Amino acid sequence: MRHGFIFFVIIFWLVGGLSIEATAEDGYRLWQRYDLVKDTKKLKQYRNHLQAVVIEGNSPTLTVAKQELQSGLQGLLGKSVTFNSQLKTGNILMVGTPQNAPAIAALALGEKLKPLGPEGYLILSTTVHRKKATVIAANTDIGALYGVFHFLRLLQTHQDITAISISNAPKTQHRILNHWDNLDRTVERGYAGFSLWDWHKLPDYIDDRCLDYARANASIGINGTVLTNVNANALILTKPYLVKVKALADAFRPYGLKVYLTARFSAPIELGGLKTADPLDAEVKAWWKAKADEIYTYIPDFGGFLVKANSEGQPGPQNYKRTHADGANMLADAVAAKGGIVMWRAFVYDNEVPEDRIKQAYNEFKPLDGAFRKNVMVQVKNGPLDFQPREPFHPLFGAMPQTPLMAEFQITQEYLGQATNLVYQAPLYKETLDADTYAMSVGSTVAKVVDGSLHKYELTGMAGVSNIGNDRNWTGHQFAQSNWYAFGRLAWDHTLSSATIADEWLRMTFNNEEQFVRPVKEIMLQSRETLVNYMTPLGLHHIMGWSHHYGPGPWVDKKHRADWTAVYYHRATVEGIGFDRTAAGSNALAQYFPPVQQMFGNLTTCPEDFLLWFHRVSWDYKVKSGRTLWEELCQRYYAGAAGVQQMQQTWNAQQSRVDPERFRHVKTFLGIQEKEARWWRDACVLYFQSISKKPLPAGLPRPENTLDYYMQLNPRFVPGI
Ligand code: BDP
Repeated sequence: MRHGFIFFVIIFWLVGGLSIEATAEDGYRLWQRYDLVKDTKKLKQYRNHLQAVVIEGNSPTLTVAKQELQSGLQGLLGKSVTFNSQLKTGNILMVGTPQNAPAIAALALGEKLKPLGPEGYLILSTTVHRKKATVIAANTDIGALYGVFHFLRLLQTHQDITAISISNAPKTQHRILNHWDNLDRTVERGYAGFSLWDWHKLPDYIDDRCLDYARANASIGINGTVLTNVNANALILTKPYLVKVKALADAFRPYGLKVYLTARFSAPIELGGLKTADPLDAEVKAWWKAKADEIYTYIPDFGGFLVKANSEGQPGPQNYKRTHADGANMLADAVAAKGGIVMWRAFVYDNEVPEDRIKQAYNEFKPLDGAFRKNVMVQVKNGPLDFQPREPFHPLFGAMPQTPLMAEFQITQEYLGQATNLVYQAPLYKETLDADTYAMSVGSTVAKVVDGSLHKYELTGMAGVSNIGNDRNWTGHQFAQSNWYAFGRLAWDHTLSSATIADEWLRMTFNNEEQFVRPVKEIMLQSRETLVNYMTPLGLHHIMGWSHHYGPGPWVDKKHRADWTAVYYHRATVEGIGFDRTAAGSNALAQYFPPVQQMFGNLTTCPEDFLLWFHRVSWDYKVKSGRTLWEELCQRYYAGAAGVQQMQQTWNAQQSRVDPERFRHVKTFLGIQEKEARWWRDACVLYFQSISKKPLPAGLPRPENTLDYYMQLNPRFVPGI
């Protein structure tokens, strides 16, 4: 009996222990893992150099910095480090601002700190009272916190810390996540569960996740979050919700994370009982002013509003024959006195307008350049259509020298295989940022527009549509965490390379073994190109499944809006394929500066990546490989699917270097991706073949099913709609 009991206890303990072990590696810790440094030489160096930590000051932000260092150093060094408020030994780490810490003030770093602004920091190996020290100094506590995260990253990635000389400041001011979260906690285009914001339990209960969310954002320099969907619900502006928003804002504040809301343009009618939402109407103006004042009573540092207006059915100033500038300025005036900003989206198009959809944003906004208030930024998607796997850069970049433009990227993978496809997006973001607009001269990159250096914008920013939900691993796919990470890192510093970001993310999130990092980084760097190949090669776009955008749908036609169908975009007939956007066609090319027009407009200089975006060519058109367009299209689809198999092989070889749970998760998802890539390949090849009437190039295996089979597939209840 007694033995039986002990046996039971042991089994219970073992099983319990195992299950704790098993859930421990669910990805919850993101890149903020502080496990013991395995490289013994580095560990010794770190232990030597970090005998004690001195942080003076106890503001909420410095308290957070201290906690992070405490848990970080404890984990990485495997011992507890003394925290003092005074210098006692050598080999200390000193953190703070000259205002708070006399020892830092004594270092006379003023000249070095000045250009770093409110968020920058220095990390220096130096001497304090003739003893060796590492100093993290900043102008503000938030700067110091960012420095702490950078320092921890150095340890996590096994960098040498004996002779550090780092001076760092963000290149854009507003680095903001856009959550497309609804008040019922569904997330539009979200594939990682439900919204993190538990409105029902707020304001009384703040889930720990919200704090971990803020920590993660602070660690990569994200300093703003728009809590609500751009397809906005006016309810968020009512008192019961504002007190909940306040609770979140209070929780996020120590991490330097400001809260913003989306503003539904018709709110004065819906909430205020007014007859109109006309932005030039005095009562409407007064309503918004009072609403903004009310918000500031709850959230004194409220960031401002993000607005989607007159787009996809959302109300806006054009309902009253006013311009986007009239609408934006009215809201800007309401928040200006308190330092708020308005991010007004340029994602506008209308199927009633008989114009190539991708031209409409430019047509609407370019004439308004200079008409916006100083606290307005126009938020422009990376490309002129809608977050496709590949788009040319948006022609508005460079075209509005008097209006600060904020770049908007989609981190969530609406058109990129959603949460089950491994697609590292830094190369996509970089492709836009590095694109040359030629607005002033050669080298007028989108990045220089966005960071304000080209047109001397006073406001600068980057927005990323969040891929975060309440899944334990936050983002659905373990590797989708890298896209959140990459967005933050690039918003802070767009000069970082995709490879550098992947490298540090892998080391922090998995491990520092070269045999792991090298091949898996290769998977990441290739992944976006692979996806483009099996979905939309050679400049094809918007051929995804109807409405949910899951899976292939090149046959989608005859819907109530032509500009939501696939045939509108690929225009395939027996003669050829592609959207002619040259002067002979829609002339969308004319929206770019002349060197760009020439490059894209000329068939010989247009990169093949954008061929069918700008040109309509015959199936027999010879591409650079010497193949016909038809053959090349098929080759690309097959290469894309084969690329996923390559990713699988590389990943499978990593089993011994990754914990079983995350290994299995990624392996299983790669299996799903492989199936989906073949689905895309076969459906698209068969569909385009039914139009081109060409034989499948020799050597390529036949698709597994008939075109009819693929056209009948009707995925239901796809998440995120
Ligand atoms: C599209 C999405 C839609 C969004 C819209 C937007 O399909 O759900 O509301 O963008 O950005 O990509 O407003």
